[in-house]
Amino acid sequence: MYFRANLKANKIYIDLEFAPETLRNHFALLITNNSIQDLYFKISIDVPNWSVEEPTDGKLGVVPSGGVKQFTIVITRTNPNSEITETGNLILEAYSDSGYTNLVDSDTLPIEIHIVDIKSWDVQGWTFDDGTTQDWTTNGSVSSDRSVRAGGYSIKYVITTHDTEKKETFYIERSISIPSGYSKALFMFYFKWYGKTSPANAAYTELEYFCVKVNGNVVFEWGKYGNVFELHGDNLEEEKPWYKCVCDLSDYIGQTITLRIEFVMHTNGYNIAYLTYDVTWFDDPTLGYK
Ligand SMILES: [Ca+2]
Ligand SMILES: [Ca+2]
Repeated sequence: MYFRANLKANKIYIDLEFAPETLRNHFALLITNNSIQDLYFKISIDVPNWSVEEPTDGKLGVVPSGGVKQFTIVITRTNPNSEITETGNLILEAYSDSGYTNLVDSDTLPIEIHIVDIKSWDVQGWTFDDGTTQDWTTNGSVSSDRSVRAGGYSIKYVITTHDTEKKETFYIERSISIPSGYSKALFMFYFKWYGKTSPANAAYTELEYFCVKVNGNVVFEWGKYGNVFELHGDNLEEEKPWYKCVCDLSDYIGQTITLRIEFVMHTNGYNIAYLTYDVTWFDDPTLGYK
């Protein structure tokens, strides 16, 4: 094998709440190039109804000899509007040339895609829409400026800086009992990010990483080899829509666990006259089981 591919999650969960007519899922793929030559990678999906939307034509580009690179893949499907599990493979091909004509190796990665409607299951959920943290412990604060449901609240963390680098971790944590007698337990939450950089060339603002921890152990993570969201450059501003994260907690059915979500935020303004903003909102954590 000339390369090794590490699919960060071979089971993908997509929740149907507020889902648009076209479903999209972002997932991370880590590729290690063990060969003595640079390799150009191409990905396709062999699961009925699904196709690769990003990158264009599935062309990931080069991983240098001896290098490791993380890619974000976006796959898409028409919304089936009901729960379904689909299985198949991701096919990864390695070429020795940038024209993708000389195939040197390939790999097949099994994948399961679960389209779920978690809020139709038995649930415990928290909306913060009474203006409190609802017994979650956090270093953020309850805010009415954004909410998944209009007129409500979310938990927000803000870093602003002029010319000094700041890296801080926004956390939200609580103890949760997952009742016994179920076979599947999924946890989902919504998050949203806003960044604004100062008029200074080197300015940046990032949601660098986030993870879900159970009893201190990471069970889901994103951004370890590249930022989740970022603005690098002067005078940039962007607000992302609400994103949803779903992770599998079936291993903890029947247990009382400490559930903790961490967002690492990193920014530098490089300009004493202007503020750079790095803002994350967290809302609607829900644990569903069936
Ligand atoms: Ca809310
Ligand atoms: Ca960073």
